[in-house]
Amino acid sequence: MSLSLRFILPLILALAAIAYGVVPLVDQLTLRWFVRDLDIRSELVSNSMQEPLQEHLKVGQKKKTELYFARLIQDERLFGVGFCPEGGGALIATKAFPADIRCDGLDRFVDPAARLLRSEQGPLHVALRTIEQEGQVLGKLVLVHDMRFIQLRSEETRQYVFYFFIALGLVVSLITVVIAQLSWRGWIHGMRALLRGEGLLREPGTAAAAPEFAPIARDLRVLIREMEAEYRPRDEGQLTWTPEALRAILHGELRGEDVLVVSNREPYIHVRRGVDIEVQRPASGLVTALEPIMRACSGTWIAHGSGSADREVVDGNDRVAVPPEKPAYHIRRVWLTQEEEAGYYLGFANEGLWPLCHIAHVRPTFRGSDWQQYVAVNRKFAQAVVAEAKKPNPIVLVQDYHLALLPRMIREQLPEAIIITFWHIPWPNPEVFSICPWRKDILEGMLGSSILGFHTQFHCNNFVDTVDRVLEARVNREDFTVSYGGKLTAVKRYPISIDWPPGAELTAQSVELCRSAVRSRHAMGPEHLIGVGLDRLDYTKGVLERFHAIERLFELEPSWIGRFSFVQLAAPTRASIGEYQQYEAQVRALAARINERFGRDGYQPIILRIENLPPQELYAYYRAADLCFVSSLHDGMNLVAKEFVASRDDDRGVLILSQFAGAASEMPEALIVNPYDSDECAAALHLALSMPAAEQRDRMRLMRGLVAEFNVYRWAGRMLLDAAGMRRRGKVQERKTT
Ligand code: GDG
Repeated sequence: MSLSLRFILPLILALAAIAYGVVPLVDQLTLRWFVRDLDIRSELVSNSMQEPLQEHLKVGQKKKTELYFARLIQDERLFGVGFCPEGGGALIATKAFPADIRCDGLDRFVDPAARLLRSEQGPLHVALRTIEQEGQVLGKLVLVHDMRFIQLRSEETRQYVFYFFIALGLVVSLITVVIAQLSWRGWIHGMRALLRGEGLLREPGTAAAAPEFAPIARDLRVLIREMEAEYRPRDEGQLTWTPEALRAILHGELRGEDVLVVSNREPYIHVRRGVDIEVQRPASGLVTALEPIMRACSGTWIAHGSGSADREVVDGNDRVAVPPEKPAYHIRRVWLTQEEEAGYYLGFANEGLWPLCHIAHVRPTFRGSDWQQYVAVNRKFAQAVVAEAKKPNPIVLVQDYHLALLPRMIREQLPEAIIITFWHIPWPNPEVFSICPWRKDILEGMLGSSILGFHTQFHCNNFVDTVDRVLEARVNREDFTVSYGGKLTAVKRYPISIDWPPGAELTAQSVELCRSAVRSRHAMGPEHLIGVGLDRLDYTKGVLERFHAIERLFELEPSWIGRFSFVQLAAPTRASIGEYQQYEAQVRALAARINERFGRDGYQPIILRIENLPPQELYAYYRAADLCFVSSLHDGMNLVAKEFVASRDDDRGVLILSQFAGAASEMPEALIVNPYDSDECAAALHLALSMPAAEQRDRMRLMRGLVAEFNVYRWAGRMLLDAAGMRRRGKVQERKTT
């Protein structure tokens, strides 16, 4: 309401009150008082006239009576005096006695209400009094009082009342304006605060809404929740998640924000081969997942430059545009010394954290010197992030267990950054994690993140339990947040996935052609059945257990001997770590022993290819296979399972999947097995090899539906949408403090 309106309104109300209420009331009251006054006065005057009048009338001196009356009306209020003799005699009256008062019509003035007379001379008051002498009625005395003075007084009163109410109105207006101004300011302040989100967020450290705003705050919260609920299905469920959709989110929701990915492994490695430089794609689930995202959002990927020709292809800022054939984003390479790589990557990350988190019965090794390198290298990555950030508030996607300290280090230098850390491997229970001598530093480092993502809810639970056990942090299990050192971290589940539909080049060759190519390459007959396994050659992937299961199948169902071969593709990995060297040797030896035991002329039960293969070749194997066997002893997700499903556009093939892979919770249509139970695995192999085509199709369709719907763009999109949500909430908080 404007100030003038607030001021004028009480005045208008005061005037209305005067016009329609006070003035008529005052008029009525004063009239009533004056009439009563005149009645009393008339009584007094007539009483005092009794005797002189009797005298004048007795002697019949009309003239004397008139003179007497004339003397009386010198009183300014007495307008006229008259006498009507009893028995109809002529009126004896003063000169200006009103003509409409006649002796024959006096009865009408008996009624008190009729005593007021409106005559030409103005308002008059008529009072009658019977004059008697010794019980004999002489006539009627008529006293006429002038009431104009009453009118004058009433006007005066009205003026006073008017001025009084105007003054009152002005005072009330003034008070109203002052109070309104004060409370309006308070109200506006409260409402603005509410609209800025203060008191709406239930985060520790945020102010609650003032009590008078509590109902509005509650309604606003409900509204926001409803809007969010409407918004989510539109974006998540109804959206077809494609690179374009992801790009649209980046442009729409994040308005082209600065997106930085940080990981140890780089997506393209430049390797020197004589005079040529070759570009390699590493065998890594993380790279598989993030590469399409970076293509879609054209950010910068900060990673360890590990290739022999990496330094030769970068510019002055250690940057190189990739993919080489069609550049879409940049890699910013971080250079590590041999000591750093040995301590940080091979030592602390892969001999310490990797076995610690996988519980694959390989003892984790923690060395103080490795830890020093781990800290130093994380700091190096943090410096690269700060150098690459174009704004003080970039969105940084930190990847995996190599960079657990990075979130906090970034937060210290870029406090406004949105840091999303994704932990690609499992998180163990608190007892297991407590083995790590630097458990507190690791957790503190990770809690520098705004959002901390895991593949499964089970891993989220384990993490929150660990924090609860190790740190003095506030853990909220309702909305899965951890508040530590005044900083809030949301712990969320983001099941990773793959590109969908898979690149056309991966499925260009028909399933029949793929099958015949694989059969001819490995000298198999046309009816020969094929199983496939594809992994980095890591002890967590359960390759030995897989081979034991195949051996058990041949023991239990010898009819498969000679009719079924298992092709194990294994990309060498972390080859300089003793544990991995031993593992490779064990895998080779077991394959050889089983081949020895069940192989025949030209028939090899297990075909082992330990080499890094291009994706097209991997997909040719997936498409040729009758079954794919994923037997991880513990795995964050396992993308091989999803890739196999994605490759099968013919709806054929059976997936055997370890119950310890994160993927098992998403794909129950696979044959779920315990890799430690070789009998169960052998039974699953037998079931898969004899599964009717219709059942294969039904299972495969359901799994393909899942991967299509929850592809890698959705994984990244959900994280980026959450980042956008945080950014919006951050802006609300920012406004609150300004
Ligand atoms: C971690 C978690 C999680 C394999 N051999 C070659 C090759 N590969 C590709 C596969 C697949 C990827 O490597 C392996 O995927 P995994 O999911 O098994 O991943 P890990 O490397 O263990 O990674 C895991 C993953 O992160 C993602 O979050 O699922 O649980 O342990 O894409 O196709 N690729 C090429 N040549 C090979 O020889 N080019």
